[in-house]
Amino acid sequence: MVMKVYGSLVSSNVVRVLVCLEEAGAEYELVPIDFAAGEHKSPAHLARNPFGQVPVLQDGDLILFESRAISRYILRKHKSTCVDLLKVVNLQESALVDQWLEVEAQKYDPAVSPIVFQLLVLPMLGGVCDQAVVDAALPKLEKVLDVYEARLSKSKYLAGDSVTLADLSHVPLTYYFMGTPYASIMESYPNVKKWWEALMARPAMKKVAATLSTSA
Ligand code: GS8
Repeated sequence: MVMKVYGSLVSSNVVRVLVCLEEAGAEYELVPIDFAAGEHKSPAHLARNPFGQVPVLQDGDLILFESRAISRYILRKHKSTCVDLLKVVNLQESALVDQWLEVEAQKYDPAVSPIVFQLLVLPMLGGVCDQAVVDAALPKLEKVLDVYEARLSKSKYLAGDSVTLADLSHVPLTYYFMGTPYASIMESYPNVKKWWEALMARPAMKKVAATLSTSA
């Protein structure tokens, strides 16, 4: 039975999971959840995720929520092709993957997501962008990018010289951010820009990006 991902492509957290499935070369089915109809809060979906959120992964009798936990599961399940993406064979290297994954979740995501939400998601839902929220988030994002720029001047990827889940986890929100008028701030971060271009050149990323552009 193929794995099912419940959610919609407008959710960056769903896209994080799709990126991992594509990297793993896994077969999957995307099962749409209609937010406008409140399907994410329906009894059927609350049985999958009591928080009423997407994504949810179903693999046989396993039902899993939280995109980063799902991502780790997919890469561990496909360890023959994905072992390097978690660097599981080396204790110190895998600790660095965990560290940068935490940075993505705790520092990068909170800085960039208000910008993406205000400029792209809200208008799509018929709302109006609150520029004050964007203006408050930008310096926070720049502070995080200062750290990334320094790190990426020493190694090609965040956890070392090969790509890992820590890098891939940045793809969804960065992809959406690059579609905002503030994408040009990346010009001030040449190493971050090079890192982003290397990520986007990956076949799995091209495939996900093509799906996102046709669904927009
Ligand atoms: C966040 C999921 C989430 O916020 C994860 O999976 O990483 N930490 C979780 N999902 C949003 C869609 S935006 O990606 C969601 O389902 N929102 C509906 C709601 O909160 O009611």
